[in-house]
Amino acid sequence: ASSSSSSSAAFSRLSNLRKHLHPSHFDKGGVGSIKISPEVSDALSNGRAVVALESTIISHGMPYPKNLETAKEVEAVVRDNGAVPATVAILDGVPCIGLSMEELEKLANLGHKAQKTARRDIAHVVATRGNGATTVSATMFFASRVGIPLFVTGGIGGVHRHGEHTMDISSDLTELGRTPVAVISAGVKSILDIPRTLEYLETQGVCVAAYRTNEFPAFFTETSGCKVPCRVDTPEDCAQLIGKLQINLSFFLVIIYANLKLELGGGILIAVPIPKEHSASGSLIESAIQRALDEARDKNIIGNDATPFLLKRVNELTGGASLASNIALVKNNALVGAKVAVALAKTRE
Ligand code: PSU
Ligand code: MN
Repeated sequence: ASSSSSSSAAFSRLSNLRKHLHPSHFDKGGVGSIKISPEVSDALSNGRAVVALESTIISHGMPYPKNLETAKEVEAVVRDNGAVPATVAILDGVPCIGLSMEELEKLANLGHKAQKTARRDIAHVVATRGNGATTVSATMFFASRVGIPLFVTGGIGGVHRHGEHTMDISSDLTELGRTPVAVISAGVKSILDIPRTLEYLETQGVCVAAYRTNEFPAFFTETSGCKVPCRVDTPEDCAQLIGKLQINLSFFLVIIYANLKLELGGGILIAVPIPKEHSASGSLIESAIQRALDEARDKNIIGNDATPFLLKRVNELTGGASLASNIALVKNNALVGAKVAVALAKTRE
């Protein structure tokens, strides 16, 4: 009873607020409505596997036209493995879950003209009818909002180097602490402070699990020198626990299940190391990262411009080598993610 009375109080406050606003703002499809594509909507209502995908990686993470090509290929990998891709973006102020080809193309063409949209930016982009490319934090928010438990990306944001002074800590980490979505990534790039990123994830109470490795992966390379808190080793007994599910993914499912069942409330970070054959030369990339970091410091590039600048410069400085690795690992994550999503959907059958 107390929850219904508090929600009716909230509702009446909202109604009062609405009286002061122009009614057209609250027309169906107006400010604050979310558009779900027919394919995603159908999958969600039939309990089929859905994988959420972010869009900052398209607009700010890769150059045109590789960004568009990759976005299409990643969606194809998800589909080929039995799940429905739901790329998330805000178009003309409307949060969209699942994009058409034309919408993907629009976003890829906009590139940096799209607004990089983290959680804090969502209301502003919606209110100004802007075009927003969602980061990990905003994509997690929307995935959870419409009931998608799994999200695939390349790399997440983290604690920036010297973050102990700048306090530049990606809202991806706090989102993982508050939103129950499992995020599959290849770890974090060494443009960031990886040990502090793991410390902060611990502070946020986020379960960090890595796939078949003792070390948290560093995006372009399999190793970071940091031990992963939870190694996932595909134990057969876990497969038995949940019957018909694929053995090598079963432990993830048990973790995701335990997290949801206990209502821990936060997310899970599943780190899948880049496949060996695609892992770029560590020292080549490391020197490009060092140079990009120096340039960012000299140009005083800070705040939410830092990550896109560093990604762009590392891509340029490695002459496309880092981009090729980046594309390969995102597709590998999509493969793992689609399989986990399909297995998750089976638990609901
Ligand atoms: N790391 C990458 N590629 C990316 C990003 C991070 O290797 O595209 C993007 C993601 O959208 C991530 C965001 O959520 O950058 C983090 O930005 P910031 O550090 O400003 O929180
Ligand atoms: Mn930041």
